[in-house]
Amino acid sequence: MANVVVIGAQWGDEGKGKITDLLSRSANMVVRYQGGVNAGHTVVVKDQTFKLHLIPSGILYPETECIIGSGTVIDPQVLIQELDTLKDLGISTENLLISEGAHVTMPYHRIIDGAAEKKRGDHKIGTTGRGIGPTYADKSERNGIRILDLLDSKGLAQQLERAIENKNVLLEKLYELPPLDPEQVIEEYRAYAERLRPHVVDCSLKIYDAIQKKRNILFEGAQGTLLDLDHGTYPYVTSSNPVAGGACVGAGVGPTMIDRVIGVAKAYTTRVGEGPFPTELKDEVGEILGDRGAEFGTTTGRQRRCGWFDAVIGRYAVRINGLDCLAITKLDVLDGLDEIKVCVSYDIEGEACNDFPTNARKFAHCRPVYKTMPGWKQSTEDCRKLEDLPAEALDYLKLLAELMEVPIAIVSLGAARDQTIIVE
Ligand code: 2SA
Ligand code: MG
Repeated sequence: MANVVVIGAQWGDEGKGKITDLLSRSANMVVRYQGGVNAGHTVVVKDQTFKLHLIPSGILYPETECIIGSGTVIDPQVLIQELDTLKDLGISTENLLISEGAHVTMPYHRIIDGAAEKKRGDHKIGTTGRGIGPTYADKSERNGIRILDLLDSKGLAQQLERAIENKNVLLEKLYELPPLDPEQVIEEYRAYAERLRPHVVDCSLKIYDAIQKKRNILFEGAQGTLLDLDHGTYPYVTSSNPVAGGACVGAGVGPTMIDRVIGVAKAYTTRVGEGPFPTELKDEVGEILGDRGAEFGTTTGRQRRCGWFDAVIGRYAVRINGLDCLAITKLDVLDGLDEIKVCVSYDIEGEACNDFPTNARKFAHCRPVYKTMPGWKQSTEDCRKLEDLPAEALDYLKLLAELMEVPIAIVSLGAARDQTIIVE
């Protein structure tokens, strides 16, 4: 397996959780490299369903080391809740390591996220409201509080007093909200620090050691390519780098250490939050996809917007991430449709466009040009080999691989671990 990066090739929620779970079986170490508690995946353990936001699902394998890297932002309250849930289920969290360099989400980040969205009015981004943007903004501003700062009790008090004094001006003057009490926040976060302390290490060193020992490492991206701060549909993006390159920066490893990059894409497209979405279906078919695919956000419960597969975006994801292959998920959701469309290119006010336009204004005017494929009228849920699939489903997959010029290595046909075809 070697060192593999798994990324979302669309707008997040591609089913990366299931694919990383599959690959985690052969991994010695799983690393989260960006994002925070805006991410979410559902995990089923001993018939109990629960949601993880920060801890890699690799934690379910007792031998696997799980790392929350420097490029992430950590809301300790949520992380501790996750630790408690796992503990209650009898799952050891001893193998969870947290990077000293990760930044900490503070109460003012969460409050400002919500207040800023309100102020944006019609131009809102549709954030998850988890304080992600404001935490990364403070990191870039060099006002951030890192995990290592959290562990220095005296220093933390000084840093927080200063930070809260400044944020209170914002809260009161700009957002007309009540100020925060620094003492209360300091006390709360000191308690979090003690809980997290045993897990905190220099993670990039741990990763480097593992690489030297030829261990298999899985770098797990959160969100997706089109939500990347630099390469996504800005400003309708998250504040981190979900693309494969983000793994190097966020985990602290050099590009020569990465052996393989796998992109995960749904057999159709979804997006949660605002921003242009050329293949969006606001009709009955969109509703069918949403219902069958249970398209609701894991973190916020928001309904996801649904549409046809967009191969222009797919090709862009192949290029930006240097994808070696694709995992196509939720193919079964398309079962029973009369016809299935795939966006092969765009039309921008009469002009043909084969490449994803990074200019957001241009992207908002893209009309999809579709190729229509016949649907298949049978269930694919129980297919375990490519040969088991109906001919139309095989043709559909072939078309996607052709349009994106990368092979499809995994096809997923449901949430269960065994509802998977591994393409030999
Ligand atoms: P933020 O909160 O600042 O990162 O929001 C900025 C944009 O990024 C989108 N975003 C996401 N899109 C899909 N899935 C995400 N994770 C959760 C999930 C989302 C949820 O697993 O379903 O539960 O709502 C995620 N996280 C961020 C967000 O919608 C904004 O468009
Ligand atoms: Mg998700």
